[in-house]
Amino acid sequence: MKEVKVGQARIVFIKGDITKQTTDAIVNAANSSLMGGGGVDGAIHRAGGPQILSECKEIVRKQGRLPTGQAVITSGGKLPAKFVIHTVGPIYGKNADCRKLSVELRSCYIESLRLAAERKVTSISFPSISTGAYRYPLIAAAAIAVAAVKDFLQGESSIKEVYFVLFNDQTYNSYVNAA
Ligand code: AR6
Repeated sequence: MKEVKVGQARIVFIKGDITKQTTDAIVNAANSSLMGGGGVDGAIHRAGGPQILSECKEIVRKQGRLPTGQAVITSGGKLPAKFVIHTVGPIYGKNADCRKLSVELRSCYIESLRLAAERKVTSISFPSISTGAYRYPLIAAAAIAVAAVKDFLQGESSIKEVYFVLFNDQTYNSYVNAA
């Protein structure tokens, strides 16, 4: 575990499973369909039960597929967290427009934090968005993620603790180095 202070808040880096976190909210690295998938998305829906999927379906029915870089909120179902914030990271590809993808990845963090603050959340956990199935280069993604959270925490909000819950050593080390 490693932590850094930003104003009145702190960012904590841990290795672990985000579905076990007891923060007010956890963030899901979803896809635009919001219908679940593999990786952390699959783990959250499995652990949280059918309530989360049924709320996701209702959101898609009302507003359509979720664009990359945006976020929506549901309850946490059976999870310890009260809320799940679903965001869609950019898919990294061969002829990627790196500038555009980095703006989208930053937006995932900022929009998730903004939604959390709207609900007066004080603690929130993030996974490493886009660095699994979506193949965003880890070191670049970690730098964007940490910078986005630090920038957000410079402003006034309800959020006092931001956890990065990282699934393996390589990911954990990249985020700690970025901080
Ligand atoms: N807790 C924390 N981190 C986890 C967990 C967990 N339980 N499980 C995996 N990770 P990915 P993406 C890490 O692929 O790249 C899904 O199918 C994983 O090791 O979950 O944004 C969605 O439906 C990696 O470091 O998300 C989308 O289609 C990080 O979470 C697509 O994958 C992100 O890997 C999204 O891809």
